[in-house]
Amino acid sequence: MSKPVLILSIAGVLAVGGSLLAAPAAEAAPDCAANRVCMWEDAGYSGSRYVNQKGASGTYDIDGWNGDNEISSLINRTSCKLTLYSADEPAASAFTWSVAAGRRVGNLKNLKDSKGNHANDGVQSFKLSC
Ligand SMILES: [Ca+2]
Ligand SMILES: [Ca+2]
Repeated sequence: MSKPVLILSIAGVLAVGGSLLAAPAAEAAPDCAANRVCMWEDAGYSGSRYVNQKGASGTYDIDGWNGDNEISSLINRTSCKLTLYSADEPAASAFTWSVAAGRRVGNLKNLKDSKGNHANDGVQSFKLSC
């Protein structure tokens, strides 16, 4: 009788371990490769991924139909400083926001400029400084 009890207790431990491992996976790991800047339509790295840019210095436009004024979360997996602009042309932007290398922002409502303006649904282009 002792053998079946032992097996059941091992099964119980495995079940608990399995559920502990499953919890983080339920949040879905963000789909963004190393040395990439990724930007999503919705908060929490979800919805359409409108930007998947390799980490190289330059200024990049976000597509007017697929991304402009829609970005709500981002990951900067590059070693470059990321600057976000509120217009297609950086010089014409009323607002700019900075994201340090390696940083992620799950909700751009929490990313603010020096005057407190948040970046959510307000980004149209960006620059990488590597
Ligand atoms: Ca744009
Ligand atoms: Ca959005």
